[in-house]
Amino acid sequence: MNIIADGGFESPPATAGGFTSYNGGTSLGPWRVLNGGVDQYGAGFVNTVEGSQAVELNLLNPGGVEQTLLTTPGQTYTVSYLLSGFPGYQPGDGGPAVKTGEVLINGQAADTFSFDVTGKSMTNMGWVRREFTFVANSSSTTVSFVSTTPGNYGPAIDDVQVRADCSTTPSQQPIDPASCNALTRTGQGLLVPRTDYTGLTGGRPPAIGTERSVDIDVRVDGDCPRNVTIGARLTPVFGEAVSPGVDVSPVPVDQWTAVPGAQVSLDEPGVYEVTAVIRGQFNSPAGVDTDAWMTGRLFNVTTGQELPNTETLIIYRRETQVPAIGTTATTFAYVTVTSPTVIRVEVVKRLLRGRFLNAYVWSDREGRTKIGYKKIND
Ligand SMILES: [Ca+2]
Ligand SMILES: [Ca+2]
Repeated sequence: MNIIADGGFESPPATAGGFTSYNGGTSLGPWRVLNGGVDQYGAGFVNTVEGSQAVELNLLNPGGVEQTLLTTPGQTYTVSYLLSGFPGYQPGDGGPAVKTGEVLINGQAADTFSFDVTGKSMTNMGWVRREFTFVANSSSTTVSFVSTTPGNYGPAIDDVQVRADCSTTPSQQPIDPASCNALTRTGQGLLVPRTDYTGLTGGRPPAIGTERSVDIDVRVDGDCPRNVTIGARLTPVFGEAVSPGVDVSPVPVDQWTAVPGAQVSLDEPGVYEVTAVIRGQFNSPAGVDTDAWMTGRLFNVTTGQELPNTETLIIYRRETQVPAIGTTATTFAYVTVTSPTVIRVEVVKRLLRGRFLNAYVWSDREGRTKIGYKKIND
């Protein structure tokens, strides 16, 4: 933020096409006029590059302008201004070719300037920008532009700006040299800590979506200093599906059949743990020697293949006494998914001898048949 008031000398209006003179000890807008006084150029008198007015630091003798600013001790400020000089109405009648002067900070010379008007004219002033920095040592700083050129044709200035320099740390505040301090002073400036996110799909944060298995939480507290807290939260993708049960009596022996409702879709790439609980029951005629069983498995509907090693024996019966029996079995698998994949529960009836009266996959309050999944890795 520019803390100088009217650094362009645009107010009050000076005589258009000419100039208005101010003696030392008077005020020119927010500026105090020093020493021999100044001439404020009006619109159209000389060519300007900021607004239409500027100031020459000589009225008839060397003068100047100054302004007092509120400053922060230890803070570095940059002073920037446009410099030219009155070249004369005709070539060669402008007094000394080299116009000189100084910028004072609280009375101490902080910048010495000179401008050669040779080849310049009132319509070609050749404004150049100059800059210097200073470190404030009190809460009040006076910035003075004074001419050191004799006579009535002196240096001219315009567009004065004073800004706190946020790109550098105030030099009176040393950097903590502790090794844990990642802020480092380098030849190019301060090296500031930076965090790069890698290994994430979907671009850099905040593109991380809710479908990810790990959420990155970022909390920002304060503005200066700004504290950024980053944490990770494990939120696995998960789900389940419960079957209402099914009568598999009509299904031929040795034919696998899907259990309705016991099916899930693994939509996001990654590794999943898939678990199924299958409750079965079948009845055989009393007194008939029966050797029969029911087996379940997990089946990949998308690829049309059984998930290897997921067969689980639900019921095995080899006797004549018990007419009906029901038990529950579980199975699980780790499934690597690269594109959306549907997994379901299937069962099969086997029969060596005897016969089934009927057979069911059950799901009631005494035991559900269901399938669940939980993502465990990307
Ligand atoms: Ca101006
Ligand atoms: Ca003058």
